[in-house]
Amino acid sequence: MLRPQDTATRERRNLDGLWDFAFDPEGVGRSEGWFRTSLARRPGARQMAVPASYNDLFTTRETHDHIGEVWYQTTVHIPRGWDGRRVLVRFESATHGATVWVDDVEIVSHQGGYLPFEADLAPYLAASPRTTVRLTVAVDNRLSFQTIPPGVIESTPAGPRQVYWHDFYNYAGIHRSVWLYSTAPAHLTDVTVTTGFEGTTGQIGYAVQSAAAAGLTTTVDLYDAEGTLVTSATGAEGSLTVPDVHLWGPGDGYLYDLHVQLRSDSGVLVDDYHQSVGVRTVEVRGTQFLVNGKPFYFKGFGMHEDHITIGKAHSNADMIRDVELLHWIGANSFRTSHYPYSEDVMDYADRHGLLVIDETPAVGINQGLGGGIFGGQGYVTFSPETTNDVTREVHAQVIRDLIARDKNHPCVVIWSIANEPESDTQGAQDYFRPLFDVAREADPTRPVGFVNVMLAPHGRCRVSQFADVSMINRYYGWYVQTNDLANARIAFATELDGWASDGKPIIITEYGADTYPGHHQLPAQPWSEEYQLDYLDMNHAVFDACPAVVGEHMWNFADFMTTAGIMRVGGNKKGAFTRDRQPKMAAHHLRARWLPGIPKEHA
Ligand code: BDP
Repeated sequence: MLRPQDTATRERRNLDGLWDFAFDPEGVGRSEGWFRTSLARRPGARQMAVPASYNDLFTTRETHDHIGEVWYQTTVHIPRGWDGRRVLVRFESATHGATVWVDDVEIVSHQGGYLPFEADLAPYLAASPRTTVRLTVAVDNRLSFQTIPPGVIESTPAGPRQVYWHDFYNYAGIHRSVWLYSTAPAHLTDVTVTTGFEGTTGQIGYAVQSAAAAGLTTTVDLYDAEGTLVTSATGAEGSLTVPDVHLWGPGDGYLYDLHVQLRSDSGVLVDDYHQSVGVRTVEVRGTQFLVNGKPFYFKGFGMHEDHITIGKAHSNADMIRDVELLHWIGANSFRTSHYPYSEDVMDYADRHGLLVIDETPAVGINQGLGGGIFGGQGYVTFSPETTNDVTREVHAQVIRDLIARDKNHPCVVIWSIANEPESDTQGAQDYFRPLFDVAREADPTRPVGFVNVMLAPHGRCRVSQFADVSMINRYYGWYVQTNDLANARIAFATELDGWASDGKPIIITEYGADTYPGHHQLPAQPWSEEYQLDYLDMNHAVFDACPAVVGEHMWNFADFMTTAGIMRVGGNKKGAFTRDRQPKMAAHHLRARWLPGIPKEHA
């Protein structure tokens, strides 16, 4: 699925702005047909920002913790020049499920909160021509054992309660841009690029797919970053040679522009699309992670799409601030914990030479987690009634959809198919084994892994055998050996020796300590800024003593919102930065370690 773009043949209109909006606490919107009439005239209707999470905009508990559907509506004007063309509406994300109506007609329903979906309005417009339509969307935040991520609605004496096993607030709404766009009936449907190089010569393999394009010819022109034509080719598949290639690499987001065109016999341009290309290689060799043939050490964070007021919505201004802070602190990489991020973030990471571990929304497939944090105990992780074959099929589709969306981003260097699932049981092994195959089939060019939880340490984990890279989250000195960094260090080092013996590279994808900003204590105690520094020092000493460790992603980049609970003070406070993106002492500390370069010789 190609992202909407303005080109010589394609046009898009951004539908972001204020939409009419209504909560549907009784769940009657569908049966009462709220899509049939003006939402603005319903009692209790309001306006809603698109994109935004709706949860933090109002002041009541009911609006913040609403469970079920909410309704969005706007009026869309179809440009007259689009007659006879495809007219698509595209949602970059609606969390977690969405159904879309054009006037009275349902045009698409989609489950999954962090990936795009679209529908073609042209058949509807052909049947009932009009220049203005009513676009209504019901967005559902409910999670079940058959959604990714999973959850369950429990009934309580006071009403339903949404339970889930991940440690971030279940923000919901239309979180990213909505587009109306148009292409010719004959159109490009997909582009896939793969890259390599030898010496100073780059190689770009490309494969183009199109629809209704019989008799049309595909051509490609490759331009360098200055806009100079490098080479051209004809045909839907081929390979391009790039002399004196400028490689894409850490800190150097050099991008070529592959201009893909569909032309008629007489040379008329029917459809065209610009695909940016970074020429680079990634490879796992023994315990090394190689980028362009050179050992790479990941420095950075697990992050969240989480900001004050807008929740999980994308905002370019917030993205720029976050990436500026990554540069300031000396980070070269991040993980899209725990779901696919906005495509704008992926584009920006490409341009900034940031390496990304790209994660699916499969978080919380683990009933062993979170006693006291999440509640809702008493389920078995893998069973016919909970996470089951249907869930696995949904999970497989999410992996395919993520790879389909992000496969051409040079920034993506590893696929993470899940965060901290149960992984020490036969059920886990059976569930995950085919999912690694799904990822490798969808993309044979990148390493595939998952993020291991502390409850399934080395020797007990039955899923890590399928991964190319060992990615582990460890909280020695925080959740265990709390306030006992001497023993934490010994326990962590011992476990790491085990992982190192597997002969794969190890990335510490999480290590962190909650720290209330401005809370100071000597001697250091948990929650103080001083303890966060001591905790980091202990962890770094353990990493530096283990040559198989090829990366450290501190948890978390910034403080973020979670469900309320006795373990969280206004959210998770493990950030190096506060939620409003100011440094804690730990940020300065990490900067001192990371800025001079790779902390130790891993080659
Ligand atoms: C890990 C999770 C992460 C949590 C973190 C924590 O991967 O989402 O926020 O622990 O407890 O279990 O801070």
